[in-house]
Amino acid sequence: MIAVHIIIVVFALGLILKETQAWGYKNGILHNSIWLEQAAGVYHRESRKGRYQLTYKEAKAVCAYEGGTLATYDQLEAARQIGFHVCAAGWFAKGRVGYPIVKAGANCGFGKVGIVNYGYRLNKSERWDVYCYNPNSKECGGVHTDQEKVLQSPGYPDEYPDEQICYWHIRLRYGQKIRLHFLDFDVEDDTDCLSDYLEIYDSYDDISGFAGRYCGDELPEEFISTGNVMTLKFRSDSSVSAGGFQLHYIAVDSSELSNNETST
Ligand SMILES: [Ca+2]
Repeated sequence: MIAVHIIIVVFALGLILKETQAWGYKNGILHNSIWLEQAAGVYHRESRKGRYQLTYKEAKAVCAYEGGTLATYDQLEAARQIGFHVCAAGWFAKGRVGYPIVKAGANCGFGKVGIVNYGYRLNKSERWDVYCYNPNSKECGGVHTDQEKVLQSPGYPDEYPDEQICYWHIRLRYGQKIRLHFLDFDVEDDTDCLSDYLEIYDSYDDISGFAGRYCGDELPEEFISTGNVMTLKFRSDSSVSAGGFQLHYIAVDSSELSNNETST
């Protein structure tokens, strides 16, 4: 039994190490959005005005608006232990400020691993980001390795809720590509899709490989990945919902898509 446990632990460690290789920088924040922006119901938010713009009161309001609360230290630590790593200081419960570090780096967290804790802030008008907790917010997205699947917005076919953020990571076998085909699409419309949107990334994460941002009620065109991975990101803001979307992906072997294949 002990040997089995050791094997399981080694296997889990192997998975964690494999995932950590996919980290990257975006807006100065080191993260891997698939695994790390949202873990165990904990997630990081910044103001729409940008980084470090929220007072304690505003931070609480950001979490409350979407049915969540400020994360407690224990919730933040629980999330950190399954890989939640964000290099941006945010408010959490009881007026504390800090951020979760999984992977030691010179540019973030003073080379330490753990919750970098700025402690209880006396001045609640200081401006930081925020860490919220909402156990319901993790019920969308996920990692998909099936050869074919239908994915849909949270709550579909009902309207999607406000303030959702979902990441679907599709990972197929090497040599396969992902063909994405939309079945239904209705997302709050605005000129630049700033309110609600679905984004497609031809990549492992949402840091590279941006391939398009969609809103409105026109079906996006079919999309085929260049590799065996793809990321979909859905974001809804705090008001105005719509019918949502449903899409189907299927694995295709690269050779099926190319007429240039030559036999040797
Ligand atoms: Ca909206």
